[in-house]
Amino acid sequence: MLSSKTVLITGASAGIGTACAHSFAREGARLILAARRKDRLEKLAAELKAEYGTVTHLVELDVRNRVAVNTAIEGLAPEWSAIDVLINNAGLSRGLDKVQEGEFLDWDEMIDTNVKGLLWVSRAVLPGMVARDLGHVINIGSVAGRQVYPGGNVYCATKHAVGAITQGLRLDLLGTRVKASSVDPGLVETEFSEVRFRGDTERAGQTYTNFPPLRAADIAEAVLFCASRPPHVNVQDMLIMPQDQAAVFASHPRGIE
Ligand code: NDP
Ligand code: 8X3
Repeated sequence: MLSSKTVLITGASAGIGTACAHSFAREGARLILAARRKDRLEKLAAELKAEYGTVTHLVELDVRNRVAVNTAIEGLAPEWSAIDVLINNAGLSRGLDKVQEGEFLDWDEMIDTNVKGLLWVSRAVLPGMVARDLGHVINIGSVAGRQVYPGGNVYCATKHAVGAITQGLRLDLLGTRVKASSVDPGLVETEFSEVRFRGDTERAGQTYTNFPPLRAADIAEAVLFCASRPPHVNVQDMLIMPQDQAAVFASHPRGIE
């Protein structure tokens, strides 16, 4: 079903984005891989080519830059411009400060990336999908888009916004054959916490020691499931948690065996 489909993955240079690239490559998709770290994309593209024979197009892109997003999408060569699946995955958190102590730059970065960046990319890609009456936008939300935890304030707000955008998108796309889905993970072990704590690997590592976290591949498989349903089926959203995480800050301290 995904063989020869064109799939754009934002934030493909790490974590869930990289795992999605592997899952979709395995199914024979052609991949547009976007992120700021081009060297990582090149390494990934070489791996995908060697493992699955995947054809890739690499885009060095900061999703916060609306002009760069438009230029990248409008500038796609004809063989890449008909995007079948858009995976809006690029995102990050910064800090765990209380609102009354929050850093303005952290707030800007989270809102500009997780909300506005997702909107810029969607706005650039959707007209083509609507014109072709075919496509699928899969947004990576979070359990943080359904619940709020202490210090999560602005990050949680951005993920609540992603949930609202996905719902709004479905209403706006009604009557077309373009689908919109949200895949909302709980704790996944990626570079996410290292980014949140600005390279403090010790603090970041502690995030994943209380119980077995999800793996990026677990989420990629869920994204793949959404993208491979028949035309009359849309998975509107999926909430995927580690077995030992009942809610965003209710977990069982099983430890890691
Ligand atoms: P990683 O830090 O491992 O990966 C984040 C990816 O986003 C990187 O490829 C990074 O690429 C990209 N990115 C960040 N900022 C930008 C930007 N301005 N422009 C383009 N790309 C950008 O984290 P995850 O894989 O965990 O995160 C992926 C998504 O999953 C995020 O939206 C996150 O909020 C969400 N999520 C994560 C969970 C977790 O526990 N890990 C749980 C729930 C949701 P580069 O730096 O090269 O630009
Ligand atoms: C990331 C999951 O719980 O760290 O979206 O906010 S959490």
